[in-house]
Amino acid sequence: MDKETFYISTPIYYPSDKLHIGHTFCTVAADVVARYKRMCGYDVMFLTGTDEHGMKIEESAKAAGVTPKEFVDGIIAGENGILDLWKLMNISYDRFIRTTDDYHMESIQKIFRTLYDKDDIYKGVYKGLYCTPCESFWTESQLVDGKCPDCGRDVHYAEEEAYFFRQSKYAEKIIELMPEYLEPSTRINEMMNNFLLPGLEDICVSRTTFTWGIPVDFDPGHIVYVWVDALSNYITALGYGNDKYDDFDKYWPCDVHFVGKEIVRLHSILWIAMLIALEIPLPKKVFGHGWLLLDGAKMSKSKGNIRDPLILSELCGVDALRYFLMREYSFSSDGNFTNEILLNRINADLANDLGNLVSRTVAMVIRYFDGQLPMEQESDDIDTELIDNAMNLFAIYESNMEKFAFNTALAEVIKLASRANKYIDETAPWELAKDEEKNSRLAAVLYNLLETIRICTVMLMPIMPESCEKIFAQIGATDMLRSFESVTTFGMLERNTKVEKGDILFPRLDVSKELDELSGK
Ligand code: ME8
Repeated sequence: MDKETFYISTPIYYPSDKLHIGHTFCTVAADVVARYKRMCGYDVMFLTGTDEHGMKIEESAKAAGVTPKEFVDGIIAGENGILDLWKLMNISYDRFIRTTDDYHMESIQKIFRTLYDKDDIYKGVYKGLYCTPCESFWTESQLVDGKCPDCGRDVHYAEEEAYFFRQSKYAEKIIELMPEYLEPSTRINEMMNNFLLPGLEDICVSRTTFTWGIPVDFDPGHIVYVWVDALSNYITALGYGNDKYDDFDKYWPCDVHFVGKEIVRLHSILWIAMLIALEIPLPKKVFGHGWLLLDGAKMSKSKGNIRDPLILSELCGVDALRYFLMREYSFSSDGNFTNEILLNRINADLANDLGNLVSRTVAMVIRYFDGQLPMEQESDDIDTELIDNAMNLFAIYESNMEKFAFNTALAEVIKLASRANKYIDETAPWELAKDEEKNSRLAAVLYNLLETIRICTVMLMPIMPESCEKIFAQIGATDMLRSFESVTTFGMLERNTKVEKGDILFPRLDVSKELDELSGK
């Protein structure tokens, strides 16, 4: 039987400059879900990519003295570019789409024409306040002190021929369906109150004021609005409207689009209206996540307040950075980033709780049993609580992972590691080791610790794939013992497992020294 499919996407990123830790937050979350779902047995399609058209890219290229395509190629595929970043962060995407790819552009022209033929797109006149240097239309409410919000210069009334999409026609349907696909529910209220209930307007979907975009093939001079181009990536990447791929029927409808909260409107209204108009089933879920903030403001390049994932991963390691992003922040809400929070979290959870547990346990098996436990092991009532907690962990973890409550899922895993550290203090293996008659009891204690480590590690695999491999190697867990099926039973690890000493997994970070070195970066 074919495996059930699971399709997850991130937004496609603007290659306007280097990506920061805020972009990494969403992409790591999607990667964690993709890895988790693969472990659950799904045939996963994990899509990410880049959104390469638009006036800003055209301008940046001009300023850099290169063509727009050369400009985006450098940021995407150049040294330390977006592809390098996702490789560094171990992002296991299945497909990477660039909106400058020929097959995508061909599909967009077909989509635009189909909507035009169905009268969902019509030609009209765009009227508004125009800023000539910025070549942009603004509405009254967008102006700042009556001037252009981008450059602060005067605007004047202007009219321009343009194509419009009949978004308004689908307002009622969207109001009816939104509660089924949009999460978290607070985002539904925002969309209803701010956009849908006051009345949805048709939206201008072509531009003539710049040229870096996909031409409307039946009306040269017009290019397709960048959001129509960008949103459609989720279906063109599967082969909708092109022959490059052939898995639209297999993976669509998408199981979840992860998007930042400022682009929820475009994904939960414009995209949905386009799909209804094209008679394509709707995505099962659009999940609007929160932002990483720096000093209370959204981290963003234009404000100059960003943190570089490259620098942070050099400091603490890729897996620790991935863990931090998923553990520290609730995916649905905003959260403040500071270097101090990062360092303290890694020290507390990874160096102290998990890392310590692994190194102490492995060291004791080596010291007391030459690295291999004896088969004879004697249990005790005191073991019950640890064993029950370990066996019950997966159900709690799974229910949180399914809700994208990564932070809660991870808090529970680390809680078990911390419980195991307490079990070491309660059972005092160093005391048992003094008396040869207590050897079988000592072996049972160490076995329970190794098995608890294994269970925690299986659940950490989607988050820290490389470190988990190292832990498995240290505790002698074979491939079969690295699956979710193997964590609801306690006692799967061979009783006489052999351990191997490994490097320190998560070295303790010297907070004040690192803070000094990081200051200003
Ligand atoms: O919006 N914290 O691209 P983009 C969390 N091309 N997430 C953040 C963030 C932060 N500080 N800063 C940015 C676009 N992001 C479009 C998408 S999809 C069809 C087209 C997130 O590069 C942001 O919320 O500006 C968004 O979801 C994503 O990065 C891409 O942002």
